[in-house]
Amino acid sequence: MKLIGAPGTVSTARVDYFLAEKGLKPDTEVIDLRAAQHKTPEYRARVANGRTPALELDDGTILCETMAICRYVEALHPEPALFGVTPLQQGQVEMWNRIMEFEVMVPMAMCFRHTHPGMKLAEDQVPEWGEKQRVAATKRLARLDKALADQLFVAGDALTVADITAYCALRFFKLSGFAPAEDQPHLQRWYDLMAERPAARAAYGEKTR
Ligand SMILES: N[C@@H](CCC(=O)N[C@@H](CS)C(=O)NCC(=O)O)C(=O)O
Repeated sequence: MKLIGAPGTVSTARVDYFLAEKGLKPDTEVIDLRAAQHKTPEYRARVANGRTPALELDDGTILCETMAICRYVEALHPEPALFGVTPLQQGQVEMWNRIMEFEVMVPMAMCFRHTHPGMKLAEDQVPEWGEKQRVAATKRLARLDKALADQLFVAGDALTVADITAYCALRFFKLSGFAPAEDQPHLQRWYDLMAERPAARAAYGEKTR
């Protein structure tokens, strides 16, 4: 299989990290987003959502959407389990992953897209909206810091896809100033743990923080 992606961006990094935790190292095809390689008619015909990442299977089938790719890989390679094992764990991981996506990653992405000078050409920016999203994500990180006082990882004491989602969001959106705050020792401890795993290097090279 081949991972078609834009290395270092949030979504490709989530899949890179996930695959590395599974001990998998697929072939890769790099898409240059700045050169709009994902906007060509050929790419759009190949990849249903016209975005990165996508996974090309050996029979030519192409799967896109980060979570769809991760679920496919989990089904093929259940160990180590990153979506939980028991029905309760699976529900909890789904719950936490969605919270990390919708309450951490998406507000950070909106803040980045609507306030970062580098996104001026790509986005019809509404900076006030972006700043409100910064406040929302920052409040959610404070709650996460408190939760991490009592557990090692986001969904409990095992690493799951919810950690990968949150770490990759924080790692990328440091571009907009997001980071564990000085008074968030639990969030910092967890972030360091995620950054020190070999999978972080698979996703980001040496720049895991
Ligand atoms: N819902 C998609 C979102 C993927 C996505 O937004 N990828 C970004 C890079 S992180 C992208 O391809 N951006 C190019 C664009 O939106 O034009 C997923 O979860 O995989």
